[in-house]
Amino acid sequence: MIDLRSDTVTRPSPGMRKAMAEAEVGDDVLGDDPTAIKLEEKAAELLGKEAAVFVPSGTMANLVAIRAQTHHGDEVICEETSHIVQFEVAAHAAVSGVQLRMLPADRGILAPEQIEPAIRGSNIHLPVTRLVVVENTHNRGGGSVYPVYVVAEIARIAREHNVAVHMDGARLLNACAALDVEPSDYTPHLASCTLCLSKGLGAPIGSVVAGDREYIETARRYRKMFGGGMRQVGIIAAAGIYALDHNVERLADDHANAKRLAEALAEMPGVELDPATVETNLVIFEVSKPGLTAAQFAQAMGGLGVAFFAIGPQRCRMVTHLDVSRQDIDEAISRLSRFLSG
Ligand code: TLP
Repeated sequence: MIDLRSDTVTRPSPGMRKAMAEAEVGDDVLGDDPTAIKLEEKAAELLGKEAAVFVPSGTMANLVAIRAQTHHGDEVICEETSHIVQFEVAAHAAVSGVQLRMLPADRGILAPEQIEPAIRGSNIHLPVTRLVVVENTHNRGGGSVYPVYVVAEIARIAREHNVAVHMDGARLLNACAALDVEPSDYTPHLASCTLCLSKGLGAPIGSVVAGDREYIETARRYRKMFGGGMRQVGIIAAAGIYALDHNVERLADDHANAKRLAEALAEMPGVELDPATVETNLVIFEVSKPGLTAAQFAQAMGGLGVAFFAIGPQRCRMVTHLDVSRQDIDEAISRLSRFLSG
């Protein structure tokens, strides 16, 4: 099976498992797990922030990050197809009590001009606008990338109104690889930033939230409140350290594989896709073969050993990652082509 459902499906490599087995551990809730501390310091440095906190998932990362800088009844500006809106079980409404102000945007990337009109005034009837959330890369936008200057400009406008910016950076390092920039080119503009270790970086579990020291202490309390305080967590933090040491440079291979896949798909009958829209490791396209829905296509291809998700009536998503090689991509291309030409 060539598994293109998500970059979350990767299995820890032998080297990563060895690092996990040999990890020095302590009790992280008591603050003395040396491997967790090392990962948090490493992540803070990578993200150009004072501190970071390790959490079990990208969903908890966003939850802790947003809860730690909002009050119930605040408003949070975001893009309407963003992960926090679509795939986090309404956590931000249910747990943080915030109202999401959802803006439409081309391929998920908010434009600076959209921000000021969306920020509320001081009228007694209105919620307080507290935060803008940008998702980089943007999942439903097809792995689209925020240019650094766009984030800087969004943050400048937001700051003028006392509004902070949070980045859902689940795939931030994919964005950095695509643009050849550093996370620290983005992060001076951000109050908080997440990064997932269990997506393209290949760790089995874990994400981080980074910000200034005081904010991260607040985030740490919320992590505990949400049941995310873990004990001998060094075993999984070691996988995160291994991922950052070994699996960042190679993200460019995933992007090249996604591009190769996109260019081949674009040539196939019954597929609508502009390969120029594929900037990172996500390939989103429409199926236009008469009588074939995305769900039917995904199911049929699953039977032929190529797994991916239907994400709309005619829309499919394929994701490249470190457990699919260039040969796997070529094999997937030939199976897809055989099916669609048949
Ligand atoms: N995305 C997953 C699914 O939940 C859709 C995927 O397969 O792409 N932010 C972004 C931008 C994400 O894409 C995801 C996961 C998360 C946050 C949440 O991370 P987890 O799954 O670790 O809670």
